[in-house]
Amino acid sequence: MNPPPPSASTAVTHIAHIGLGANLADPESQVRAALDELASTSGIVLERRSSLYRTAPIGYDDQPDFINAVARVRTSLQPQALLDALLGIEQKHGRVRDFQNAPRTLDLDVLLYEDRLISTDTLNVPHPRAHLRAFVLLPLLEVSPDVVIPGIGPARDFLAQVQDQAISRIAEQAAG
Ligand code: PH2
Ligand code: MG
Ligand code: MG
Repeated sequence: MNPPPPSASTAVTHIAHIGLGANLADPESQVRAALDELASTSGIVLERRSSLYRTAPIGYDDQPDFINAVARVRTSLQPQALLDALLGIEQKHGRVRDFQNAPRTLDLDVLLYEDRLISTDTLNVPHPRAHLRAFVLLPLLEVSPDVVIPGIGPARDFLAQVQDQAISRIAEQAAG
């Protein structure tokens, strides 16, 4: 007889941090919907979601402000499978890849996967620029105040270096 399938609580064991960003087609709705879709993805349990932040574009300036957030998840998916799930959600939101740093309806990045260092053709974890960007650090520290970026250092140690980047937290919507 086959053994019973593992319950979600035993199967879902890896902690990962996901960065969310959008700056087209009602970006606030895109990010809120993506958080809900992450939460309902098989193999992913959403542990904590940050506030939403309005942030000035970095890298390519001539585009609208972004809405950014970070989610801390528990997942049974290995890193590449997690990335594939994220790309599937991006596609549902009509993501088009025109050029690097182009405006987008939704961008989902694996920022951290446990404390692992991963470098493949498709995946670089930790995200190489996570510690240089206020739009990553502030929401990341909101969900995981003591988080360490492997190979880099405690995330909070890099806050001072991003102080000149424009970012403002969006107040929660009132319930009801
Ligand atoms: N993402 C980028 C490039 N620049 N700027 C902001 N403010 N927010 C982003 O999510 C963002 C960016 C590449 O993924
Ligand atoms: Mg990105
Ligand atoms: Mg991306």
